[in-house]
Amino acid sequence: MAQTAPPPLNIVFLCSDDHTAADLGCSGNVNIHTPNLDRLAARGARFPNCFVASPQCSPNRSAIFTGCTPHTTGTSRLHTPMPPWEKTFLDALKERGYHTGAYRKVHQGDEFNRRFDFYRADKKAAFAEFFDQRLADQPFFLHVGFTDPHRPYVPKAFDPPHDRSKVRVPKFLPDTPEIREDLGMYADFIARMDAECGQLLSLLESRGLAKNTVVFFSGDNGMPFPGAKGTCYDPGLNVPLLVYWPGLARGFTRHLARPRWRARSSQNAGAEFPGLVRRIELSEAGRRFQ
Ligand SMILES: [Ca+2]
Repeated sequence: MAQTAPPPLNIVFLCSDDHTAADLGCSGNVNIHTPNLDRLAARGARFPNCFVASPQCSPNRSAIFTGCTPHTTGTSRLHTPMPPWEKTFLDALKERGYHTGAYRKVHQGDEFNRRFDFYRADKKAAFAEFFDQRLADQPFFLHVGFTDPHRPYVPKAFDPPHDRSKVRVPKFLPDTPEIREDLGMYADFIARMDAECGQLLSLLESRGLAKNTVVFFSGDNGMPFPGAKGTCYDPGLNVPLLVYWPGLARGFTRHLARPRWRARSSQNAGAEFPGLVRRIELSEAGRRFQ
């Protein structure tokens, strides 16, 4: 008897803004409060060697969407919009019947925002709205572009604020009270974003979607400090990457290179999507997901 094909996996892509890989609790920076992302990593995998195509926002984001280097698509200058003729993984998803949505910062221009079936720029727009609008049986892709921990920083972004005496001061920065205050606010903004990630992940759970949804969390470039964002030193290029893939146990083999993502699992057999990441190979107990 023929087996019924499992439904396609839904995909959620969470993107932080100006965030170096080391600055998550699950990356070893235990003084940053990121319980929701730490939990995601514990249930999935953390890829410590995720390096972006550019240490700036819009060029790297264009690489995520197209699978091409920014120079290839003419988007290497900051704030350059995505050329209207460039195909992205959104096209591949739509061809497969996906409902596509985005919240907040996409940074590829207004025309590009209209390529999504659903787009909300307003930071106060509820995440539930996207799920309310989709057809119940339609697979979805949802992009959430947080603007944390991008500057400008303001005090009291997170309660309780991080203890400035305990923040991690990278070796390339001087350890002064002013730098510690600045790093403390960076950590506060990361914690605020983590709380919003928790809201979205709870929504997936409460609507029964988590069991069929792949969740990516990554960043667009490194921390906004001298020697990091805007430079090709590691703190400017090495961003977080966490992946939760339902059905795969924690601790599966990690192998990653950007910028082309090929999803070949039992639920996405043969599907190839340009962009997002170059290649993910996940293997578990002799099974191979590529
Ligand atoms: Ca950025």
